[in-house]
Amino acid sequence: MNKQTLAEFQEHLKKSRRIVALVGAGLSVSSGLPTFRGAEGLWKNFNMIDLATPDAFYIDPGLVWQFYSWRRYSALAAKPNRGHLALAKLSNLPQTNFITITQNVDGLSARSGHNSDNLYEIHGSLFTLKCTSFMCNYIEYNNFKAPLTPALRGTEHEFLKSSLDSESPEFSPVKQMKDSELPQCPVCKSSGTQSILRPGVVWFGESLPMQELNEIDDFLESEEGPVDLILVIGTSGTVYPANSYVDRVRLQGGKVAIFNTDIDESEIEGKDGVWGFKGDAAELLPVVLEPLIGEVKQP
Ligand code: BV8
Repeated sequence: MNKQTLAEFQEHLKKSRRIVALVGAGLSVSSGLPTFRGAEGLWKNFNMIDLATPDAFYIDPGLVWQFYSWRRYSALAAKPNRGHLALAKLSNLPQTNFITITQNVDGLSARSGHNSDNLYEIHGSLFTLKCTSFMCNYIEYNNFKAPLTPALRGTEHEFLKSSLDSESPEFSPVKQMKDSELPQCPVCKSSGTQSILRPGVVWFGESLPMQELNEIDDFLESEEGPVDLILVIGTSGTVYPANSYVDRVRLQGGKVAIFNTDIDESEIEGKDGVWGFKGDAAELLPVVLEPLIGEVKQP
């Protein structure tokens, strides 16, 4: 790590009163979860991005449920890493106004002891379930059951084993599943109709949760003053509006610190108010945040 970059960053960090963290899939890599756009950004022979859409679910809910069943299983098997724990410590400091905006749906920040009042899961969570019926607003939070139905048992185990010890997952055929084998809405069922549940995540083309967006706007536009620093952690910056927060902080005069294994040399020098730290966010965050949070023990 560039010592001068670290010294300059920590000088600013100690003076910062209002800080934002924007988190992407790279923060959870050390916990064993794949990113979307890395080499392992595939599930069986499907591009994960193609499966995270309403159309994919409409066309083949059984396929998409098997994808999310594997992601639920993998996320439950994973543990928060020291990067998650470092942000959690920062979130519990009384003297620092800090929020984490996470694009991740794996629930690891929530499980890391992060103060829930300033954690925004803007793309939802794998562990939220929603009814697909237009006439029903059933939503269930913190459902950690795995598998969700007997028919979903099995494939996620097999894929997790192969994904951990091989570059590419085995392309075993996806099970054909009937709607009746998928998670059912209990409210619709009790009124004699059948509706399947969907994962409570934000798919491409869907709007982000307005309440969270409004609360984040309140933080960004607070009378307490501008945001001094945004930590951009393990994200390719490709998805919007999530990544618009970086420009919004810069427009307020805030500084930017990028934590990524894939970073341009130019961003490492710390020019124009952007510091770059190349490496695993799980290792970098405990080091750079140490002046505020002290030591982060191994989980
Ligand atoms: C919407 C949940 C409108 C599901 C996800 C401009 C404005 C508004 C919208 C758009 C726009 N331009 C385009 C759009 C449309 C679209 C979009 O952004 N498309 C992209 C692909 C161009 N946006 C949307 O559709 C959004 N909705 O705008 O709605 C609207 C308004 C009103 C009414 C109707 C509609 C919704 C987007 C949310 C999609 N859902 N997730 C699920 O997870 O299954 S997105 C999903 O992909 C993640 O949540 C995340 O956001 C994204 C993945 O990005 P990253 O986290 O960055 O991961 P990635 O693999 O790309 O990169 C990993 C990085 O980590 C890499 O840089 C790598 O180098 C680094 N790394 C790897 N290892 C490490 C590391 N770094 C540190 N340490 C390591 N060890």
